[in-house]
Amino acid sequence: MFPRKTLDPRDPRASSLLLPSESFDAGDFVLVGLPFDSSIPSRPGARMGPRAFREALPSLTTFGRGVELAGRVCRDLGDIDLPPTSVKVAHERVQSVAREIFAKGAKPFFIGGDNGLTGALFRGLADAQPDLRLGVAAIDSHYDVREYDDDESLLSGTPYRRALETSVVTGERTFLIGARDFANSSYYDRWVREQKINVVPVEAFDQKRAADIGREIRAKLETMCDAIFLSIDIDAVEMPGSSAAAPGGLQSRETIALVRELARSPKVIGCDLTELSPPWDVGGMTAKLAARLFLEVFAAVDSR
Ligand SMILES: [Mn+2]
Repeated sequence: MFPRKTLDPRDPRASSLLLPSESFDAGDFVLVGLPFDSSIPSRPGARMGPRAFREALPSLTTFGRGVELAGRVCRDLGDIDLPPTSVKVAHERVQSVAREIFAKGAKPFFIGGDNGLTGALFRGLADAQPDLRLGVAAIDSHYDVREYDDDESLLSGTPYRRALETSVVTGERTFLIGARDFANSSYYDRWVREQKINVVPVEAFDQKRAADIGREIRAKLETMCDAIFLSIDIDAVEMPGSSAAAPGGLQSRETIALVRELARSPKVIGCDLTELSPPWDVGGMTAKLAARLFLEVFAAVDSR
């Protein structure tokens, strides 16, 4: 007979860091899934992102950068129930969950799902702490500042416009990192510059190492802000499993180095990773990158 394969207790898997939980306390690192893709115009599939992310975690271990994470806990609060038929209701639910988490002082990692819902996260944070001077480090190949008519017409291209409508975000304290040529319009390029948003195009990574770029952005945000939110649209990376995958993006190692530097700030209060779209993925590579970026944030935020 073939020998039965058993898990080696000396080689713990990253999935063991997640503790399914109904509740959480101040300071807890919590995971929340956003299984929603009704308002992604490019192609559907990202509603399955949270599940693929959780399934990718066992492919990674709990040990990195000389730090053993086993024994630390990320409370997995599960997925928010988001109706595919109403964008407005989905946004309201996400906003309400974000408000509760930020009001309690937990540190969330949201896994999506529609990048549009990132706008609801900022609104929830603004509800909880309206006077916060928030800094935003957004990794995205698109500006995502589209104009929209009403809350039912929000989509994956609107989150940072939504963010700027809140009391906590300003253009000066927002960095859009990884923007690509021929992925944005001149109209929105003008608007972004009028708002004094800091654009760091993907070409910047040809001149400078990703870790150095991350360190500089972190230092600037730390001087200007009380808190920092890290927002990752996985379509910024040249990987297949995202809603709007395209060539010419960040490489995965650049992204890991960038996220590692940004997450190191003691001011980071939360993170989201969106647009992971498993039906378009190849061999689960993009889901594994999402899991890896989660571990980088968890290691940095929880080890302080
Ligand atoms: Mn986006």
